[in-house]
Amino acid sequence: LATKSKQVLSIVGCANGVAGRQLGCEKAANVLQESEMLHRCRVPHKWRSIVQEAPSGRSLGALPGVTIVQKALAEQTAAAVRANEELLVLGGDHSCAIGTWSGVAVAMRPVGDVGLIWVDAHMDAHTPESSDTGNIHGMPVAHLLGQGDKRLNRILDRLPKILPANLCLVGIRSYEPPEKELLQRMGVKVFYMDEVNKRGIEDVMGEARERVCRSTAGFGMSIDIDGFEVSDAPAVGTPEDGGIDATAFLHALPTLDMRNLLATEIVEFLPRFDDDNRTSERLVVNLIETIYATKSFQLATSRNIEDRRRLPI
Ligand code: EXY
Ligand code: MN
Ligand code: MN
Ligand code: MN
Repeated sequence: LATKSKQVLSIVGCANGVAGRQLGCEKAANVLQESEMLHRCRVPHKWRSIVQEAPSGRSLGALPGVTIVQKALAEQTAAAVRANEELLVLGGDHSCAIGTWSGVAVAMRPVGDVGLIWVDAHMDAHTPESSDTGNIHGMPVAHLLGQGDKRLNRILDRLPKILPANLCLVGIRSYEPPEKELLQRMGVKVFYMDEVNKRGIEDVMGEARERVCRSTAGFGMSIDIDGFEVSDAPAVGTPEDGGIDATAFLHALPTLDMRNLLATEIVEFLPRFDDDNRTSERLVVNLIETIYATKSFQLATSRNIEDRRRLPI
């Protein structure tokens, strides 16, 4: 069975932080590699590699360094997908999404397009021209859609990595007008936080998963932990009030069909801001455990090919 080689979760760390508002996310991959909570996680896992940050400036001055690091990350994620590994990327600031999904998309291209659910407080849809801060962690969505700077949107391949119809943003509550205009113009579906509050996260994630899987060969999840309530994920550099309840999100995950999940990415964890109970570290580990326990359970209990195409939610 094709699932056999996927039993051990392959983790790629990305020790990048210069593209964030505050430095510190570059420490997260090493902290998680040493984490007792992650050691005890019931999902069997091994670390494939940790991509190291290149020396670089800040704000837009980080662009040449970010390009080098994200190309190295893309080579790692492409290799993992081609080797049929179960893939998790642990950031790092959210600029690592450029590398993660460039690699996944290029490796999947012979099979089909990749869908992506983007969980975040922010749209991350700036280009270098539209951004006031110049912080590249606020730009990965635009670059994956083929916009912005050519050094970042042509990693491994000139084609856009994610098509607008195959992308959904969830939990959004902080953005600038040019980001909203870009996503509206391109036709990207955004589930704002007020919609999450009205419908519940389970309903919204179910619709998001259905949308990103309509015409794709599989989907990914890019989870920026600042998408959650600040009390559930305090260790972030750009906190925004009124986020997704982490417990409700963890309960929603097993209701989603995860069998065609290609990769997950968890980003923006800034270890020095974590509290004594290590709330954010615990959330990261809970997310990993819930996502991959769900996926392996669903794969193990699928009885036939038809089940794999359409799981009753
Ligand atoms: N929109 C703001 C900016 O562009 O600077 C904040 C971006 C924060 C991005 C975080 C990682 O999701
Ligand atoms: Mn983000
Ligand atoms: Mn964010
Ligand atoms: Mn809560």
